[in-house]
Amino acid sequence: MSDLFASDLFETAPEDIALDPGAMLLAGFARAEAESLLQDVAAIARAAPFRHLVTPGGWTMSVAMTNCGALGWVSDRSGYRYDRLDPESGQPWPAMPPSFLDLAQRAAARAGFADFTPDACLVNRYVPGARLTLHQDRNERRLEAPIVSASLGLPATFLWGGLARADKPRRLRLVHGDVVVWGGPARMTFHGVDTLRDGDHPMTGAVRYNLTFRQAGDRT
Ligand code: MD3
Ligand code: FE
Repeated sequence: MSDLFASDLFETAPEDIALDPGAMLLAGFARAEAESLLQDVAAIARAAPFRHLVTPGGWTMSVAMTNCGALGWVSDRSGYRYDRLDPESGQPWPAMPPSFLDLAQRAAARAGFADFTPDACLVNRYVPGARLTLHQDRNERRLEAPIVSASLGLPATFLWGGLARADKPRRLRLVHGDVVVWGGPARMTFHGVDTLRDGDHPMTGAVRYNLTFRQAGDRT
């Protein structure tokens, strides 16, 4: 039997790809449940609409964001932080849907991180032209916990640098249903998302969503 035939058989099956120590791409891991995840995103956005946050430096972000879970990531002129309340409404963020928590825990466990208990899920929405410049995620209280990210809709080029901002980033294509788990030695790598290209995805149209699950507060 040819290798070509063998790989065709598994073309749509999830596969695990080690990217770096502590970083694993679970290709297609969320594909089968994408439709229900997108319904949950829509429900979250009805309670806490997507908005363009302003950075401490005064720039309006091209990526629109909302959150679910006990804590939500926010930015304004005073800085970046996790907050229990949505500053737009003064209300707590919508609860994390069981489907989100379950996905995040299964992905973390598969990548070798047992007992992942995310208390925050940042939901990013990209339209063509939106990008996320190179940064580290360092506002979380438990840096020993991984971050789990799930991509839905249009594909994006993820920029994946090193532990110093000046390290030249590698480029990684993330498509609908891909999940990446970043922990251990990979947790503080600089990363970003290149300018989203135009496209039309059957489930989202000209939009990419990314869910990132974090353990942002002190574990209770
Ligand atoms: C690597 N989001 O919200 S997810 C972010 O696709 C963010 O929306 C991107 O970076 C997005 O902060 C990328 C992948 C990701 C998330 C966190 C990481 C990669 C990471 C933390 C450390 C190292
Ligand atoms: Fe990030």
